[in-house]
Amino acid sequence: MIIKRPQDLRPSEITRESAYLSRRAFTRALAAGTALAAAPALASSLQDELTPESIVTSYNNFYEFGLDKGDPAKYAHEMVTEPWKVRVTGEAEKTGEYDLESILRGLDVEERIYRFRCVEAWSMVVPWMGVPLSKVLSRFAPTSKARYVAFETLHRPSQMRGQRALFSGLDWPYVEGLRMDEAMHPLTLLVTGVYGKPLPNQNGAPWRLMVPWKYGFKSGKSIVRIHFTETQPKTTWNLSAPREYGFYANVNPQVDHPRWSQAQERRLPASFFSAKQPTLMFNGYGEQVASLYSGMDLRRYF
Ligand SMILES: Nc1nc2c(c(=O)[nH]1)N[C@H]1C(S)=C(S)[C@@H](COP(=O)(O)O)O[C@H]1N2
Ligand SMILES: [Mo]
Repeated sequence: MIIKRPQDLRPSEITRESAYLSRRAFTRALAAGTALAAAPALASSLQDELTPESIVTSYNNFYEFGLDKGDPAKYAHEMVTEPWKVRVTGEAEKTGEYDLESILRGLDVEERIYRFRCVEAWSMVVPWMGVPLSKVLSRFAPTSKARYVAFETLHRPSQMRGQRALFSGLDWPYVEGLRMDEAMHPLTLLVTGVYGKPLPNQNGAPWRLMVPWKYGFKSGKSIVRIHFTETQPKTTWNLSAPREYGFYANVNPQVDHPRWSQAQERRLPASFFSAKQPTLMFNGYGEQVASLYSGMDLRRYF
């Protein structure tokens, strides 16, 4: 099997011309045999301009390094990402501690251009590189009791200054979770690179989640533990402000955050004066994911 690592991509293969990139990613998805799942998402990005790499890697939320959007780019280099161990626990046959490298061995890295919508009402369009989460989770043979999967991210105050801060905003470690069918959905990626390069620390090296139809906070960075569970796991933002942040966190222009509207977003790069654009249901991925939530009251399960 071919392992296509982000490093193997020549920088000259990367362009900001979005239509070209989408076509190229589409071809690559075809080659990887995942065209059916990947094609609609990629095709619908055709009208979207890519957010410049310089912004993707310098305007970040990663509270482990501080509350300011510029803090992660300034301080995340203090985090050591090699070697990287991942603990797998709970309702699965193959639990234990693994090297990240051994988990990813033999899996094809694909490029996926995804819209990414933060709960704070800004958005980006990013060429991520990664492997479908489903392929990784299958390796651990989850049992029939695994109805949810929880992700825990790195807790290492010596290298993460936000975790040493008096007011760090959150409790550590950062925890997130998905229902198993959301986790196994072909759009859900484990990201290992961006813009054809290995993932910068500020974006969640060495690997982070990307769930494009959910608000950004569901996409935990620098993951060190995968826990399969029968019951819905606790999640960091829900613990910190339960009225404001739910477990599902599906992008939904019709359900406002208690303190602001979610109907519109500012696409980065943006100035204070640039126009907002309408936010799309499920961030524009409704055709692929709406069926996961049929019959659910999305106001209640926000
Ligand atoms: N471990 C961890 N993961 C995290 C966060 C965080 O503070 N800590 N912030 C989340 C939020 S709110 C967003 S919007 C995205 C930002 O990802 P980006 O900086 O790569 O754009 O990361 C998410 N993952
Ligand atoms: Mo966010």
